[in-house]
Amino acid sequence: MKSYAAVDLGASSGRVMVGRAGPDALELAEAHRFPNRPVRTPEGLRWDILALYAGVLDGLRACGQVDSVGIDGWAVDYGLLDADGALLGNPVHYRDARTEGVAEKVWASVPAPELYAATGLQYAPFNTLYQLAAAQGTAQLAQARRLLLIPDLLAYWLTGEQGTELTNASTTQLIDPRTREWAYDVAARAGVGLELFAPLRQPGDPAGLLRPEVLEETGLRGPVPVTAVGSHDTASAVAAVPAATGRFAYICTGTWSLAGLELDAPVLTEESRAANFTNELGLDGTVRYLRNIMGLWLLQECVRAWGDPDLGALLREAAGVPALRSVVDAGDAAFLAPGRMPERIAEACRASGQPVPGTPGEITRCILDSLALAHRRAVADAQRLADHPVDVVYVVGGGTRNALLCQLTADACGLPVVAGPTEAAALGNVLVQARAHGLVGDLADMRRLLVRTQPLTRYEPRGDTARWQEAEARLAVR
Ligand code: ADP
Ligand code: LRH
Repeated sequence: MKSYAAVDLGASSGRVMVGRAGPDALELAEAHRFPNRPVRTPEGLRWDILALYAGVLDGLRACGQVDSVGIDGWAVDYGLLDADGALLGNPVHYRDARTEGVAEKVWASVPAPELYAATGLQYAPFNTLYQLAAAQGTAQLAQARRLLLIPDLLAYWLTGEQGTELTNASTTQLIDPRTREWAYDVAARAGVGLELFAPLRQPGDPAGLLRPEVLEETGLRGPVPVTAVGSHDTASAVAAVPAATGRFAYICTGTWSLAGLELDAPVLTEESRAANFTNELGLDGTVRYLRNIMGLWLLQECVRAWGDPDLGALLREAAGVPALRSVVDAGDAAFLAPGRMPERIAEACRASGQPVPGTPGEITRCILDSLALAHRRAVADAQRLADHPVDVVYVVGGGTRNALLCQLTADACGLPVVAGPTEAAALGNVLVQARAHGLVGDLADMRRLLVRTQPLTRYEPRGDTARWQEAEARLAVR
């Protein structure tokens, strides 16, 4: 058995977990968890990157001696470095308004269908390509000599070494999912200089050693290597889906719901583009074919507006509210920005002629029904578009702690849901480090280890499919 530190940065919290792994064992314990709170500055919405780095250092100190460190985090965002390697400003949050209306300008150089055929990435206003277009002409970008995605930036601060890890690079819209290399033509036509990016790294590659100052601050004994993992949190989470066969769908539930399939090759058809499915890159040549759904962000924002009531009590109240009274389109980018979430959900119900939820319990129920409905649509659409039928849906991430959401997802999909692990991204992170040390084998081997070692909960569908079809039709006629 060896010990690994898994740094996992979610949009709502960061955590440093200690994983112990061997050929027949896999254990995970939380060393440190810290909030990830975006800050609204006069320039816009920013990540508090220093607080996150401080949380990582505190976490490494709390871990005790480890054999290696891996870092994963949310996608698309980045820090810019000047010619001295110093960070230029606080990284911009993907929910910042600067990308509004920018995609259309990029499409004037690379039409959207060509962009999809070349990169396979769904339209989201915050794809790195659009963020870079929004930053065109700023003094900061003019001064920048290097762009590091968030997990790569933290790895740089820990080690002094720079790289661009592939799974997260695939969310920039500058990677070709067929070659798993840079999309040179797209970059040239969109005016992005690829020399901004550090060389690509694969999950499992060495990513440097903790700097002496980091060893001193964390109390670790060197040398401690950093190992590149699937540094996109969703790539690490999908690696830790405890699937036993290939006929499965997954839903990574946290701030977002990422719902889809693991494929051997991208689906780049026009139909797939119209359905807004993405082809992100996973471990070992796999493609994460999925759709972004607003996820528990909708609930997080309501809970914030309500002054942080107890989540358990709120979910019990929601369980007592009649099902499917009102639903909203949980895939709608109109819910992307922070603020006024209870009002925005009520307005969406009113606009579609449905009963308007009023109490926190009613709004919470509306959110959970809407998420389950969006899960149903994504799982069904993915199977059809990829011609890849499934028998089971695996739910991983923070949403596994929400039994009502898991049951509603099983009901809506008309398929059994297997829920767990909750900290899937951290487990995927640990497993890739363990593999780099030769302790586990391929993806199938990792998954067998997860099935043997992790507690999982099964939810059977309750057979009320017609009600979900009716709710789906309500949204479709809008
Ligand atoms: P991220 O990685 O995007 O920050 P997580 O995977 O940590 O997100 O999931 C966070 C979500 O998990 C919260 O928004 C909340 O809805 C849900 N959650 C956390 N704890 C509980 C709990 N005790 N009961 C029900 N849901 C929970
Ligand atoms: C989830 C996630 C998701 C991205 C979003 C920006 O944390 O990485 O996969 O689409 O953040």
